[in-house]
Amino acid sequence: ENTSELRPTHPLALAPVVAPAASVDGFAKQFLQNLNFGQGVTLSASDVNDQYLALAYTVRDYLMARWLDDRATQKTQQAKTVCYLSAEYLLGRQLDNNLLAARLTDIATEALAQCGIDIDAVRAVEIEPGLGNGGLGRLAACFIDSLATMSVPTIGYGIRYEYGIFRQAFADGEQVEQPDAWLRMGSPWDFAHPEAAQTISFAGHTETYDDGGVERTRWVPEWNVLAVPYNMMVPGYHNGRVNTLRLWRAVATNAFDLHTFNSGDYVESVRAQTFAENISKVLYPEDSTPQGKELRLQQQYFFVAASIADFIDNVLPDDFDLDKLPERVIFQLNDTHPVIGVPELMRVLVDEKKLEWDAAWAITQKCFAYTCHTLLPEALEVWSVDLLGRLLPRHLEIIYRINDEFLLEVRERFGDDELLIRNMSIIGEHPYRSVRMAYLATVAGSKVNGVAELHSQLLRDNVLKDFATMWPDKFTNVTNGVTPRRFLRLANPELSALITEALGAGWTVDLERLRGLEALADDADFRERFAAVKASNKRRLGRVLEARGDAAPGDGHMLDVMIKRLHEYKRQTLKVLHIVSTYEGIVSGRLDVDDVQARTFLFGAKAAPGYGMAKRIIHLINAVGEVVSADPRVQGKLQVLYPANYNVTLAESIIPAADLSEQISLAGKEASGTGNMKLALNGALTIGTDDGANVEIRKLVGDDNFFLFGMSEPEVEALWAEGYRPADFYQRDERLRSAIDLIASGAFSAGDRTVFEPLVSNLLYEDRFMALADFSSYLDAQNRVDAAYADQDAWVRSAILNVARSGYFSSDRAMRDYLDRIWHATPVI
Ligand code: GPK
Repeated sequence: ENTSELRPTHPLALAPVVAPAASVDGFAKQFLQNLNFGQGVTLSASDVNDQYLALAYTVRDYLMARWLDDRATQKTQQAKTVCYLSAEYLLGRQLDNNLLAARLTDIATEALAQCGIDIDAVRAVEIEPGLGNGGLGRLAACFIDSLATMSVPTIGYGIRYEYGIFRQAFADGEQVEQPDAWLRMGSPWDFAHPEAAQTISFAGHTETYDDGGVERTRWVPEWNVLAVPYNMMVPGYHNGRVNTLRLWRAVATNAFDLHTFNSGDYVESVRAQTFAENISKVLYPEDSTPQGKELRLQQQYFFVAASIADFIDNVLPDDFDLDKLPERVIFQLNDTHPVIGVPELMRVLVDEKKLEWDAAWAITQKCFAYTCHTLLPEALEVWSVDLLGRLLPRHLEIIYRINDEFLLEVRERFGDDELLIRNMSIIGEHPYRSVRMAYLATVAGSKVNGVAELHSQLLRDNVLKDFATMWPDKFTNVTNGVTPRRFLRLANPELSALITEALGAGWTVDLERLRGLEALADDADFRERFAAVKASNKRRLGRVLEARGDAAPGDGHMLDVMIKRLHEYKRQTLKVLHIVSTYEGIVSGRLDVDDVQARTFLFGAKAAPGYGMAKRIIHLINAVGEVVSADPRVQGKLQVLYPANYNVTLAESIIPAADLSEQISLAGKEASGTGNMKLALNGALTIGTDDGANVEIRKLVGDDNFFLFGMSEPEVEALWAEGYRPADFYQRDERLRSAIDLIASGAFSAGDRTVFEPLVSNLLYEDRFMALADFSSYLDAQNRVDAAYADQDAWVRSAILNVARSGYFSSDRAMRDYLDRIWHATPVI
């Protein structure tokens, strides 16, 4: 924009921004320039990290021209922008994805080769930005990829954590957490725009004042920090579109006090800086359990306030008529973490822009929509009124007024039903007075969606029942999806090539085309090639694991994977009971070895550092793995692998190699799952409960190609109602008894019976997630798996059908559903 005042005369300055030439020569030139003038090294003196950074900057240079162009049109276009507000983006590595999107893979490979560099070695040094915990954060990353690919104007807003999800290591089988210093070696993919920083305020008090005869309220904050935006480019696949991921970093406003510093008090002089910068210091590693900590609320308000201000000040044209805001933006709330944005937008509209309350509320309600990602009651975020009022006094007032008006509406609608009023109030009273963020989001949002059909139904029937009665049309479902670019095209190049050979390349952006593979499931030649790809992917995984110092999956083994956060409701324990039972069965002679398929069980999971039971389960998995691996009686038959620090990068090696996908949560607990989709899409068969998106996967792939077990959600409810006694199940099933007894005996803890005692007694006397109730059914299903795997031809046929019928689970489809049902936005080509 400034150029209008610059009046340049040089022809280059008058020309549009152009990317380097899309040729090997053009790429090599830019690469060497970045290496020499950016990294400050000659090619011969450069190390692999220099080469990586120069390569990344080069790819960025290609994307930048498109990005600048898209930014210029964003101001003038009339289209609606999707502002995705998310505290987490679990992006994974960027290099390959961006090369692919920009059609630069071959050019870059050749250009580097001509510089004497093997691009694979360079690839390997990229540290993935782990700015998320698990499914919720990875979903956000898939969504922004799809939106860019579909040419939907989108800004992903979030936090640029200095430390992402911790690095996991094991010491004597127990998890230890190490800081994730992902920025240490440089961060080529993002670039700061300090001139666009926002000042974000906290604490203080509110006061009323006379504004020319109108009484208004203003917030007099006590302290503030700067929010500095860092942009990352989000390229669409082969469409030249580049959207923005804008992550905020906290910086002290009065960076440090030079006076104090000169007087010798160095510690005091940097105190303010440290305090401010703590806000974006580290990702909370909690998953499905909210952290009621003040710093967490600071983080939430920090990024949401900065994002809303940024959109209004910098993205919209100057003097934009805010009555029209809903035509130009939808703020999608990724779970409750950004819900403080609701009172923030009200504050901006009423206190700063001086709109009438009712007009502001009408706008706000149209500008937000809310996605819920859980059903666990303990995961529904609440903030104590005390804390929220101290940190954000004006926002608390606004929340109270929203609640007052909402409860009036409830009374009008349902009469003076005090119990109902108490149940629906945004303010809860027990065990302390608190703001229920999910309720605030539901009241404010134009739409509320769950993330799979069953989940959305349970939201309507249980968690948000009264709200669904009041506003049935507000509730909708959008089943999650995953990006086929990262999780099939990039992660599984051999299968991708096979599919492209069979169906053409269009499937990458139109995943339903995979249906074309159905016919090939009956083609023996195709089955053979498909099986060869799977075998090759297993070998590739083996090499990846060995390079990390881990063991490779056993030769000819079925690869049975359970990769997801460690959580009791996901029931890694049930998986362990299956392993222990099989091991015990072989060792005791109860099982005929020939009936047992050789299997490698592979786990990948991090536990929240404060989640004691989850950490004990990790310890148990490692302990069982150690004993099983060392026991000659099951050599070549059973193997347990638990590579540390499961992340997106490792997932990309595991998923293509998997035969069996473990999706074994207690019915009614897993909102959706997305790993289940990635694995099915890569030809793993699912063993799973009727939970989350498993229900939809099974419907699509067919019962013959899915191993269903366990109670249904209504059966779970019924068993709870009748009184669940896990010990009864222990008594009833001998296989279960032997497995639990073996753990309790100290067989996996060098004879020490105390180590896993808390785990065993939790299972026998509490078992909140009913692992024991589903055990028999699970074991029976595993026996069906063994039998099915013995017929390799039939298994491969099923695997192909899983791929062919998983097209629905593309995040492109999910984005279409959001656009149609919630955002009412359209692509801008
Ligand atoms: C749900 F509540 C939460 C949370 O805090 N973190 C998280 O990753 C997951 N989720 C669900 O557990 C999954 O079932 C779901 O597929 C995923 O969110 C994305 O919707």
